[in-house]
Amino acid sequence: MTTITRRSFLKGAGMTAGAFAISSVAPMPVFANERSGSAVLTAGRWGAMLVEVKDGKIVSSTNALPQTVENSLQSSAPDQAHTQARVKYPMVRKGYLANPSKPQGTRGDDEFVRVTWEQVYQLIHKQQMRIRKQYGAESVFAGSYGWRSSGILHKAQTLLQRYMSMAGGYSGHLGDYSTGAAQVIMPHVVGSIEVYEQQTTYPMIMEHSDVVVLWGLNPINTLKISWLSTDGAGLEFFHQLQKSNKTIIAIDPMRSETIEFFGDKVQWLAPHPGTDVAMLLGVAHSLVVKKQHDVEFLSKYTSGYDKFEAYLLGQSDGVEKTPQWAESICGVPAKQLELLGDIFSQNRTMIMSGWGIQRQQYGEQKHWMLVTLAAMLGQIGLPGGGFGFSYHYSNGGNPTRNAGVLPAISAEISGSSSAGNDWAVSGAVNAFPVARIVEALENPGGKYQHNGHERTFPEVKMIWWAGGANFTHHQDTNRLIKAWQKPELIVISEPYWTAAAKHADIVLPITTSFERNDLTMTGDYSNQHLVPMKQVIEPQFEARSDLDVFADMAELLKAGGRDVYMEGKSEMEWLAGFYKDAQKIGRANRVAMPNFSYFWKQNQLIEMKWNEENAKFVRYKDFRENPILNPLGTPSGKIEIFSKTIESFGYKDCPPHPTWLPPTEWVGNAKDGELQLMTSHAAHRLHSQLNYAKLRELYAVANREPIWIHPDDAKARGIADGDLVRAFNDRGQVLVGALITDGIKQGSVCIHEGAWPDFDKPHGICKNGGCNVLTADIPSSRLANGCAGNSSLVKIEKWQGEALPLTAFTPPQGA
Ligand SMILES: Nc1nc2c(c(=O)[nH]1)N[C@H]1C(S)=C(S)[C@@H](COP(=O)(O)OP(=O)(O)OC[C@H]3O[C@@H](n4cnc5c(=O)[nH]c(N)nc54)[C@H](O)[C@@H]3O)O[C@H]1N2
Ligand SMILES: Nc1nc2c(c(=O)[nH]1)N[C@H]1C(S)=C(S)[C@@H](COP(=O)(O)OP(=O)(O)OC[C@H]3O[C@@H](n4cnc5c(=O)[nH]c(N)nc54)[C@H](O)[C@@H]3O)O[C@H]1N2
Ligand SMILES: [Mo]
Repeated sequence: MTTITRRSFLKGAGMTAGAFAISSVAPMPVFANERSGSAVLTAGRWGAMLVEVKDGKIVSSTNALPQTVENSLQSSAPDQAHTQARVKYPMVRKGYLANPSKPQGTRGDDEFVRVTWEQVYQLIHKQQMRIRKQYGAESVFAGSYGWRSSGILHKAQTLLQRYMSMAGGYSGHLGDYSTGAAQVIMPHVVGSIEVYEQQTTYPMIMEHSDVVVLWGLNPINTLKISWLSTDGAGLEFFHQLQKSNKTIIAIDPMRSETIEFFGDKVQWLAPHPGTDVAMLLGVAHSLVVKKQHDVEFLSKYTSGYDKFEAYLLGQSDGVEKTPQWAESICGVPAKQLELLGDIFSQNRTMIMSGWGIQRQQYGEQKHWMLVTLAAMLGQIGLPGGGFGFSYHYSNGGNPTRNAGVLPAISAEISGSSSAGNDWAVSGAVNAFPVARIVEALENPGGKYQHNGHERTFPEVKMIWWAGGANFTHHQDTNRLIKAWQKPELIVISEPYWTAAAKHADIVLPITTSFERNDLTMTGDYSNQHLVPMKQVIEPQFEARSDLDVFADMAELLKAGGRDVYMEGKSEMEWLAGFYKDAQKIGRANRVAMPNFSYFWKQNQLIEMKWNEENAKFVRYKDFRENPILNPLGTPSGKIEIFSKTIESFGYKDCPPHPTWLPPTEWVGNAKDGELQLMTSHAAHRLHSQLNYAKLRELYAVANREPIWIHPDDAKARGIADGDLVRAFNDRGQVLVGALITDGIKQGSVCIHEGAWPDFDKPHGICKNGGCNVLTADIPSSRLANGCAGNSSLVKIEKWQGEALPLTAFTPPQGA
């Protein structure tokens, strides 16, 4: 870790303003169209790709857009289509098939039996109707959270909910795992969710920022993907930032891939995980003591600062949040915190923040405190200054193009009455915060608090999951497995034998995106390209698309149901319709697009038009220019540093101003050799996706998920690099491979999220290092009920037993 000196900062700061032209982050010309040859153009979360097929098999895939930073995920198509982990046929758990109304055996222990599609449709239909009749629509959970594949038609979760609406309604979910805490608190603070919004653009950062702070930000990993399909601009931006003379500061307990990427261009400070609020309070205190805070900005644009300052200075609770106080909690020297205050206040500073910091107990406080610090610096709404919470995700700083934008299929049946039917549809009849699913299963009909309201959990009797990997994404896997035994029927629609599939009653084989036709935009904010996603191979084995499955199931609801579900259209007719809608929008934006059949034959993507005005977008500019005419959507119309609304909820775990709250499990109360567990997102996966792929060779240690361990912590436990390690706590145990590195703060370890749980029954140990076997399933707070997967302590020891064979990617018995 570097120690920051005044000199090392001043080298860069202040030298760069104006040195970059606005178009410097305008992307390079598209070359997919010149280069495609025999390859077929398609797209995934990780961008537009050229895919080569030989004898009906995918043999290669590569980037279709020019790029300077490599995106490892783009090579994975052959593995995705042809892995041994594919589900080949509709399968039913033996004990379930024997007596569906009163199943025998245990989910996860039983073998599977192959059935026909017709049999499986009838089985699901009959049992679902029984459950609906007996317990009501609420008892059917179709929240089905997850990252499925790209595409505007083959949207697994939406398609499931579309069918469930026709079947009479369902229980759904609120929020997401990604930003559960931030997206609920930010509207109270700045009047918008902030995490999924266009940021002050990348070109404006290049042109105006002197200092860029990467606060818990790992964009070199996280910008490999995007919710739609990545446009690649984010990685290019960070590439340019690396080449610039700006001062770059990274605050991260790990020397992330991004910090490695910046090399000696970055100043790295490593706090203990989960202590950012204390660290930020230390910086804020220094600002006040040195009178470096912007009093005018605070009085004009914020409300409640005085109450926060009383807390900061210890007037309200007797504890002064000095840099020394902060150092004792976060482990970063007080002098460095003071220096951060100097640098931030004397230079045009953009504080970019990731989301791992809020996937924690009391996660709400993190971004609230970051906004508060940015408000004290007074640069919000200035070009290149303030804060931004989505620079690392879906290319949040790529300017919006003039574009023809594709719509997508929706969960509601449109035009149903004009189609001449009288189908009674019903959407979600209940919904609970997505990361509270186990609590819901454990406590059916139970009351709980959420964002100021008392709500009631449904009594879930049936679960249908399509397009999500809940056994890897949810915390405390052993607790999940116990609660998972309670429903009467669990159906999983999956291309692969994931842990969730192995713990289901019924598993349906689903096509990958390479086995069906679709369309997508790239760039969630930019709308930069419109890309055809052409089918490149036949459906493998008996796989069917989610669209076909739910259309078939709709026919069983009532004769004619398939037609209602499909609105009388085929796959290609849907796509042609969506394209036509995009053309209409394009025309209004003066973007010419060829007709659909020509476009589809071309095997080319369409690049949308650069908009110079949009490239100059500065977030909060209007508010800054006139806060009376352009107030924020908060009760005061200003940035709320103290929230009377939150005060009125009376939550102990979410006080009315940013507050340091020591977590239940953290470095500060670790005992008997416990270490803080970090569960950051992996470089060569999207969550659990691609865990089986060859990319695995780039990171696996002893053929397991690696655990990052600091040399001092390894030495104290006699662990050597490459050793098999047992990581454990009261909740469970996993086998991992030791990666010993000074790239992690002493006292913490990291097991990246997304390894498929793979239990060895006699030992009850997860052989594949699934991090959530160890994490606590607790809410961020009762305000947001967000995922808190980064708030757990673990112990580690050298594994003394045999190297248990990995079976994570092996289909279960009978399959
Ligand atoms: N401890 C800890 N836990 C975490 C996190 C963390 O940081 N730490 N991060 C959280 C976050 S931010 C998120 S977003 C979640 C991610 O959780 P998920 O989004 O559930 O993770 P994925 O692995 O992307 O799951 C997608 C699944 O959909 C399947 N799939 C792909 N395409 C299709 C399709 O066309 N049809 C169907 N039916 N299935 C398809 C894939 O095979 C895969 O199993 O994890 C959360 N969990
Ligand atoms: N390649 C790849 N890209 C992805 C994903 C993926 O799985 N793989 N997932 C996608 C999804 S769904 C999401 S939500 C986003 C996730 O984006 P994020 O939530 O931002 O990602 P994380 O990896 O959880 O955390 C980012 C950085 O924060 C650091 N960090 C963790 N805890 C702390 C802390 O307490 N303090 C500080 N200062 N830093 C901390 C981590 O070390 C990491 O470098 O990424 C998206 N992009
Ligand atoms: Mo996420």
